[in-house]
Amino acid sequence: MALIRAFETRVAELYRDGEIPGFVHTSLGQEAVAAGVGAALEDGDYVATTHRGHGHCLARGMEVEGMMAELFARGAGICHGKGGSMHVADPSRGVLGANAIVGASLPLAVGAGLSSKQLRQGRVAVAFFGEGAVNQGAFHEAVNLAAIWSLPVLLVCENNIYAEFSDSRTLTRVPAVVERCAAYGVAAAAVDGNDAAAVHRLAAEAAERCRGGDGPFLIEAETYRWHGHYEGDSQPYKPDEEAAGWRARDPLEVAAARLLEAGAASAEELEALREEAAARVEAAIERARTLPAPDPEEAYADVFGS
Ligand SMILES: Cc1ncc(C[n+]2csc(CCOP(=O)(O)OP(=O)(O)O)c2C)c(N)n1
Ligand SMILES: [Mg+2]
Repeated sequence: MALIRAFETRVAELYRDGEIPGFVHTSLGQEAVAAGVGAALEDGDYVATTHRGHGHCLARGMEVEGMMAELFARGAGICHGKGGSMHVADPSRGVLGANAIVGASLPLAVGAGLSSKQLRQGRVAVAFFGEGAVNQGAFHEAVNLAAIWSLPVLLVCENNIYAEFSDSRTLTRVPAVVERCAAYGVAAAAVDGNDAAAVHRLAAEAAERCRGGDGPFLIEAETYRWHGHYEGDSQPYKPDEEAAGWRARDPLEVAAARLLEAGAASAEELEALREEAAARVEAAIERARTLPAPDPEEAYADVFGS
């Protein structure tokens, strides 16, 4: 969580300063979902993420240097500078990629889950998506297929209340995603998405169910995005009190309080963790700044599958 916080904080600043091109969506405030689910997975499991996916990728162990260089659109980036923030991928870590199509992570994870089942690999496929994606046809088709074929698919909905500039509770008569999922006969549970330990407990149980052949499971993680839909969105649509209430439940502070109370870490150790994360991110930025842009000769390489 400290690494995601440091990465996203600096990415927001770099984007504002014009150092990162394109478009970025940060997951500040939602770190506990990425960390809790990421820690519950095994090597070889798949993750399909979203336009707000930096945290999911970092939680699966993607290299900070390669990701930062990718956001800077450098040739040495993890996708050779062709993907950027919204299309980072790393098949070596099972990360099938971020993508800009709302709801697209669901059919991708269902495909990965189907291959895992057919090949008897025991790999779990995770689809991260926002509550806004639940109004897309892709969600319903994917969940239904995962259900009838009993696929090892872990559906992780990050319900951060907003879809772009709309309050998602005004976009459906059934705002509870767990209820909508029940229509497909899929087991589901809601969890405090700002509590990494609670997310981890539920995700570990759910992943084991998937691995054991019980079919898909949906986690609805209730959380909040601190920043706008994209960097630069001034968020006039969010009530101040609501935003302040969620900020007071900072997932890093929730985790820190628990660790301190249990005597599992000291304040100094937690501070050192944050400093170490910030230094890793800073080193990745310094490196990315010095790297060259991709060679124009490479424009079509890897694009058509060769
Ligand atoms: C198929 C499709 N429709 C619309 C959009 C435009 N769009 C981008 S993000 C977004 C809202 C997504 O909200 P949610 O799924 O809750 O994710 P969050 O941004 O809150 O993480 C929309 C409508 C898109 N990218 N793709
Ligand atoms: Mg949302």
